[in-house]
Amino acid sequence: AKDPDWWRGAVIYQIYPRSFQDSNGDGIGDLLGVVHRLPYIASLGVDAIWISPFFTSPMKDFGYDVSDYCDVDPMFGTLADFDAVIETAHALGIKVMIDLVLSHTSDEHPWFKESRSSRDNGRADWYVWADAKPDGTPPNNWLSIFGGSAWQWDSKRLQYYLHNFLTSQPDLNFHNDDVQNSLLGVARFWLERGVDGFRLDTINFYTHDAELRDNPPLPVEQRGSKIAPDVNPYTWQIHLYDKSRDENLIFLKKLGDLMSDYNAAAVGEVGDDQRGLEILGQYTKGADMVQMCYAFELLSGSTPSAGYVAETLQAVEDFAPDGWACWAYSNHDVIRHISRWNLSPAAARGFATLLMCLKGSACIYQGEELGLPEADLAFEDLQDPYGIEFWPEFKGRDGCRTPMVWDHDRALGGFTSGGNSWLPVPAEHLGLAVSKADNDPGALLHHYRRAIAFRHTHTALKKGTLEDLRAYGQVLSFRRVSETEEIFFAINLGEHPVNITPPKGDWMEIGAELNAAHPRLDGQIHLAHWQPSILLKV
Ligand code: TEU
Ligand code: CA
Repeated sequence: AKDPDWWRGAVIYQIYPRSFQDSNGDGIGDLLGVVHRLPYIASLGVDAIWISPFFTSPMKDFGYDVSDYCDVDPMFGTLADFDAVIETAHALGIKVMIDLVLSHTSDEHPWFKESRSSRDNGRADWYVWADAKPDGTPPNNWLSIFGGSAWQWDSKRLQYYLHNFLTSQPDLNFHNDDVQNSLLGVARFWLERGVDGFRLDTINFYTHDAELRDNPPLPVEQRGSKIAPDVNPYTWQIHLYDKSRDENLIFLKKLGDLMSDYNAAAVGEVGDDQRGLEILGQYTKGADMVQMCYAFELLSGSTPSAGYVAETLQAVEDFAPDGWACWAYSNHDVIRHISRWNLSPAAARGFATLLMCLKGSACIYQGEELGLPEADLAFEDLQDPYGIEFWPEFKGRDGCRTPMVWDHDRALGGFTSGGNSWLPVPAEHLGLAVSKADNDPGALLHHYRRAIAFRHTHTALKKGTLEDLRAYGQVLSFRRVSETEEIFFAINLGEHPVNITPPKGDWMEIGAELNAAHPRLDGQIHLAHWQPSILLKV
């Protein structure tokens, strides 16, 4: 049966294919490796997978620099291998979302090669070209996320081109209808091939200010503050003009119309914007553009407090009550959350339970379910150009991209049968391999399976509204309400035990398998640290 709302509350497992499973011994994960491991993913009980880019690419940004949107890079396999991913996943009841990087291409994409060849070729206007200022400097002060000016001089055209990321990732010009139509054609190509949806890279970067106005400087008192940490030079400006522009909505609506013909859904990544949640509301309300936006609020910073989570959830409600977030703690760009938040096993379990009870959809990043810590890599090991640029202030993204560990008894954790892997497999990861966790009832892996199953048993957790959101001290609580169910959820996000008073009315205790606490004889609920209480209205 086709449920057009399948994405609402879905649990999405993110695969970084380069590091998931190698099938041919070259030390790099590939699509046949994904096929091989799909039964494991099915054993988690997730609804969908999101596969990071596997398209033809010179791999300067490990696939986020695409040189052919409609083919598979030979490193990852063939289109036939991709068809096998779809077929196997669907047979296991898993939907497939692919990662479309539409904002920019690789500089080796034929479109860019043509565009840079002259100022009057057929694709001259497909990228964002601009003349230098009279003194030869870039057209404006926009900065690249990956450091330096967002403008790169081209000695052939004698003009600058815009790049928000690496200089080898030129930004497509979304103010050109031919560009938009070609990209819609790319989406259609994959929908026809059977994908169920997209993770859309950096959707708030699609359009840019056509007048190329300078961004205003950030007020001095905000520099180096929480909203503007010094590590990322981009945050020295308020992004008034370069991104998150209303013109994006026009393209997103066209894409949404196309997807609705296929029952497909998308999660849009809104990156590097202080107004992230406001934009999330703008893009997802009505669910006719992108259905979900990927929220960064739980992907950075220190261990979230009850107050912080409550404020974040409330902000989503305030900006768009019918908007829809997709939450994640970890991904291929950030320090794994076990390390970032320095979580004990009990805390890791508590946060997994919370993720499965939040209003929104949820992404789990490969290895998160094993409790993998961030790999501590030496400078010589680094592959990520972002890390190499900013070392040692910022160590880059390789520490969360090391290979998945499958088998503690095999070399390189069973990731590859070859003698090498593209990034090292940390020794301390081996003890956390799937083979070990599977046989250890206390392993985090089983908790993830139980928490995912729990979410799927309760439609209020998947699709319900959010009511009575509160943070008092270290306790976060809310109710989730659907047409058929009402659930009360509380969790102690602090280090010390606390007592709470259960809500009035008749409630049944559920979630024992998640270590949820139950009311005592005195009527109070005693929450150990990181312990939830989950009650179902009767
Ligand atoms: O990331 C976009 C994004 O918002 C980045 O600023 C992110 O915060 C950065 O990687 C720092 O951690 C997406 C992809 O997830 C990333 O892997 C790509 O490198 C980037 O787009 C460019 O395509
Ligand atoms: Ca391989």
